[in-house]
Amino acid sequence: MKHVLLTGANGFVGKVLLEQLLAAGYRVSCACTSPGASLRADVEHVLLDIRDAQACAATLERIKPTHVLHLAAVSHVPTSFRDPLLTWNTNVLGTMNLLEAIKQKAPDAFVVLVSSSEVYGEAFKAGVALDESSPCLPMNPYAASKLAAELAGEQYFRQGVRGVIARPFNHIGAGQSPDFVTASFARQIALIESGKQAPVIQVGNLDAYRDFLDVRDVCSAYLQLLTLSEQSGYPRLFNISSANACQIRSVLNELVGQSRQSIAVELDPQRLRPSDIPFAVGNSDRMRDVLNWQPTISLKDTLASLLVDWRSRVETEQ
Ligand code: A2R
Repeated sequence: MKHVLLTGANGFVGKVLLEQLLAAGYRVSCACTSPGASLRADVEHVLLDIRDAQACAATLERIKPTHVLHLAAVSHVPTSFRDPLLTWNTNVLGTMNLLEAIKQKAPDAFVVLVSSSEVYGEAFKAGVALDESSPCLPMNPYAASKLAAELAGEQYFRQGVRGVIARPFNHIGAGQSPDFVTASFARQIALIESGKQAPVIQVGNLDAYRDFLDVRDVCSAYLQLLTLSEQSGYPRLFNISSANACQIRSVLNELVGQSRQSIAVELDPQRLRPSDIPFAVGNSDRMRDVLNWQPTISLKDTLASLLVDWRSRVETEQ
């Protein structure tokens, strides 16, 4: 039976991916740093800090997965500015610990390393949809750490570890932290609707264009990537993107339009990120050509599900 070790299982993407893996018939072992309250009772959980090389080796030796889906990371750009050492220790050395453990203890396992479209950085200034051959010019510690993790991964691939690297663009959906822009908008709208916030939504840069994907579509791409374990001669690197340029202002307008409330918009200078990129869109022809993958969920439906989620979450917030 196909047995996946899922790192970062307790995160935003991990929870969605777990459901899809189980539905597709995989046996799943979930690696988490702490036993979260939301964990399912019917899957195996492993306590694992990927910064601990010995723990990674012991976990891989015991579980001997056929596949590893590596999501665990410090994933938040502002956190990476505040704590670059934690970011590099987790994203680079943690990934190396895992790869070394795979090489030593589960050498037949196929790994999907989840990187980020942030690695392109300055290259986005070309103003076109970037493909996998575009230069990588990271503009923040998070992006730099992800690119370093990719380089580490490629070295292990050269030494015989089997796997691929995914570069997902902005994925959004129910369960995401309000540190991210669409979740922040949806949360504020839900707070306004419930009378817990004045009818003014605080926003950062609305001019930027982003490539938004529903987290469920991103997870379906990861499942497709796992199937490459049965093939040979596949590319090592895959963008996962919608290829649509969507202005943040239009996301805000759509969300506000889906609300029954009349809402004013106010610029909050503290929400402007230090290294903002005006246009970040990806070309994912490779995912389509090699794996026949394309996103299927419209942005409108994604935003509707986000609002539904935040309406129920703010009810329980203090
Ligand atoms: O802190 P926890 O227990 O919630 O676990 C987080 C996990 N993580 C770690 N796991 C093992 N050892 C560590 N030292 C460690 N540090 C963090 O990574 C959490 O469950 C997960 C990250 O979840 P989120 O921050 O919600 O990220 P998201 O959006 O699910 O992104 C998944 C992947 C990341 O590699 C991103 O960089 C990429 O997709 O875009």
